[in-house]
Amino acid sequence: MNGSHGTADRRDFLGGMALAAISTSASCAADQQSIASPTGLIIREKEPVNLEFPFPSLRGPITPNNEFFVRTHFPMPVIDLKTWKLTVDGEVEQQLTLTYDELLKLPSKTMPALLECAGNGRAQLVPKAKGLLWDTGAVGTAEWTGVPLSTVLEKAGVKKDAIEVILQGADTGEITEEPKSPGAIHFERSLPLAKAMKPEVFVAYKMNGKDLTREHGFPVRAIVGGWYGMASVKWLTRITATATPFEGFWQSLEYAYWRRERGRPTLTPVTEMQVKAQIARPALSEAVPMGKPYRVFGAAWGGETEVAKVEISTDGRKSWAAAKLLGDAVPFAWRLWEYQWDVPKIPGRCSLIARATDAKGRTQPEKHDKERRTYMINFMAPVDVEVG
Ligand SMILES: Nc1nc2c(c(=O)[nH]1)N[C@H]1C(S)=C(S)[C@@H](COP(=O)(O)O)O[C@H]1N2
Ligand SMILES: [Mo]
Repeated sequence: MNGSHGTADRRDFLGGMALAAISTSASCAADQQSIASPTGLIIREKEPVNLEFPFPSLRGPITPNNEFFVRTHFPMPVIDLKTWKLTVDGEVEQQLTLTYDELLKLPSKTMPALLECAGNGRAQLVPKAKGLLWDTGAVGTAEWTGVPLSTVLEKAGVKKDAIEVILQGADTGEITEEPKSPGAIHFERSLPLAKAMKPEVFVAYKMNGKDLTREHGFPVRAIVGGWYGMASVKWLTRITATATPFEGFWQSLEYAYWRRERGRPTLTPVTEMQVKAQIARPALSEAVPMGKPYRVFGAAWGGETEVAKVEISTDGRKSWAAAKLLGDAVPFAWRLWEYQWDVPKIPGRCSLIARATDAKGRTQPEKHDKERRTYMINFMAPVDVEVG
């Protein structure tokens, strides 16, 4: 599928989803529910399921569960809560296995966190990129509830020589196109131990107050605040502390970029999110009435650093004006913003650009750096509209 969201496709898909929902609705609350009605989502791929949030429909700081984008690489695993276990092993004093009930008894916390796929914005790359062509909606913010990963690691007792923690999902498959995977593999990623121990990293079982849906990793997923989405491993089953750097497929070949060390490019795992602002409204090619004020509206986010300012240009980057940041800054979530645009009295095409700067003074580049391959796309992308 190449990203159409024609009605026929959507109807088909909804039919399938409705059936799935009915067949599981008779079970207990903590059973695999599919997204109740994914009406608002654009189908990027049906199998494995990849759904995009139509970013122009952004409303508030929290993305409802049925509007949250879905990114999967393999068929969704079918997990039975009765047999599901979370194993903690490797460089630990004592190997642990936690059942779902045992995990839920550990002290929990709830916090909002934004997830953005590292390939969000890929459709805007020229020349046309390979891979799923996400427009601007592979991003969302939800309120997650779970147990800090540090609590689980401390329970097992991480040994002194451990340097990384590998998070493994239950999903498996084989990638047969280049870069090929070495046979069937799991989806798995590692975190440096220092990041794994941070309070924004946890083992989550609720999303906006509800049990995770199948698409979002039921029964349990990782949430890694500040990092691109690929770090937040879904269908989590194993946590392994390791004394050697992990070189799994999903960080050495995919979700890796060229970083130069003394001039020599080295494939390096994608980690922290780049600072970025996105315009939700007006939408691309929207007809904007001339000579009237228009409320430009959008969201901005950084990785581990908060957004300090958002600026708007309506004249192709010649001049910039400050947008108003709305609400309070929430670490690891996005910040909504607005800008009152005095739309020109002359009809024609206008190019709107938003630019965010974080508290460390980092801002967005003018062009996509090819050494980032098709990841970490935060160049200043214009939104062209028709004033008339
Ligand atoms: N087990 C597993 N975890 C995964 C993935 C996956 O394919 N399998 N995709 C990752 C990627 S690339 C992203 S962007 C996020 C998306 O999370 P979401 O589908 O809940 O939005 O999940 C991550 N966790
Ligand atoms: Mo992703």
